[in-house]
Amino acid sequence: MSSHFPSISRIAYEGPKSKNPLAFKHYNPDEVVEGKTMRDHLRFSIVYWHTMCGQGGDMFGAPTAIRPWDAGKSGIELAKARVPVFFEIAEKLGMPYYAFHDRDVAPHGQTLRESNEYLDTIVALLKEQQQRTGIKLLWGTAQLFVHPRFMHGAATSPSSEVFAFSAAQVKKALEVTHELGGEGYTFWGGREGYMTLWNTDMKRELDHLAKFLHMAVDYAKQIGFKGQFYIEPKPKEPTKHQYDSDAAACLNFLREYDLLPYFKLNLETNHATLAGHSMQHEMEVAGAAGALGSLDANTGDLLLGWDTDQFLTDASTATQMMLTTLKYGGLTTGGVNFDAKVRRESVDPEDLFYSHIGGMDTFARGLKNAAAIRADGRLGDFVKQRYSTWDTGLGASIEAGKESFSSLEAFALEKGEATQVPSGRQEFLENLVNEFI
Ligand SMILES: [Mn+2]
Repeated sequence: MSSHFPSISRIAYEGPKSKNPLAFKHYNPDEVVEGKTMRDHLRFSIVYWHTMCGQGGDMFGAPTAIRPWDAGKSGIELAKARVPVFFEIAEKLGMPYYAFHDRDVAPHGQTLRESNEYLDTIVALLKEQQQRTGIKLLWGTAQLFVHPRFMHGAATSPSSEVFAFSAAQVKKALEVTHELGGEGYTFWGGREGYMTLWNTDMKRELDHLAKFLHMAVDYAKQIGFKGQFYIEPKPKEPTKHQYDSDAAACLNFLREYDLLPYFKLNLETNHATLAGHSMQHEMEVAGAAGALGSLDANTGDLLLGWDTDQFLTDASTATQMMLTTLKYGGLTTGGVNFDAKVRRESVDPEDLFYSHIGGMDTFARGLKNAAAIRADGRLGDFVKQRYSTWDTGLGASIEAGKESFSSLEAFALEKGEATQVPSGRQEFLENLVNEFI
């Protein structure tokens, strides 16, 4: 194993009373919750792009955190140097999974052929590290937004040649994801949207996006890749309007173009915020459609209007997320993927540990809280009771499709007035939930 962190050993569970900043207080991987270990419920995943490629640069300032393993290196040599460090961090954190973009693990070449060669070089190293550590690939993806050719979009570019280059890149990314045993493949439409409708044929762009995704589904079948496909909603940034703007928009698009059987959603907390939704809302929308796939676990800053990708440390949000996850049967192919980066001011390599430990502990607390709320039963019973007029008599008959406007009019005329609907008890329920946070 590489040893860039000689003073940090494997992070252990020490329990809630521990004052050790390099220990888990809540994440106890072998602890069983609702019949399954925390490890198997949470399926934690560490991302390559923020962890290895984030250097703290922003629109206003230069990088603040040039890592010691990066110093003096560039191109493929830099890419090679990062692989063992990434796996040292992942292994010490006890991460069962990781995720990457093609152009984050390996650099852009001068040509597509050279880019593919760079990627093959790094994939061989990733494979060795996966075999050494047992860490698995949660999902792979292609980065179709940094290179200038993607300025107008990739699959939705007005240029058919850019569409072709995008297809070639996704083809290769699918191949390497398959080679690495990836359990999924994610599409985040980095620049799939528009800056102005004056230059945009929206219908044609959406048709092209659907055609692109169908080609991906067909190619996966051709090479025998059985992983789950995901679409990741985000409403804006970098474009004014991203076509995959929220869970509902994604589901509508997938249904319209007969793609729903092949895709689930990879939902991100910060993207939900940008869409004006809570993460719980986005997860309920996806769960109700049978499309709750994977979670990009982060948070925004509610006082900032952009995608800050911070580590989630709010146990209340994590509890909501885990309640909805358990409600829909848990994560199967997906995971709790830390699409999150340390702040620009957190310049020490050790901050990569504190951040992930905090995120993992927060989701572990969320999971335990959610299981306790479910075991307590009062919240679930309240919601069930609230809909009890649908369980028998008139309601059951409507749900069974036995009633019509005419029969319901006859009921209402006879009844005179509907029975008083009971209190929604919002504050009572908020207090109840707070008992567990
Ligand atoms: Mn984000």
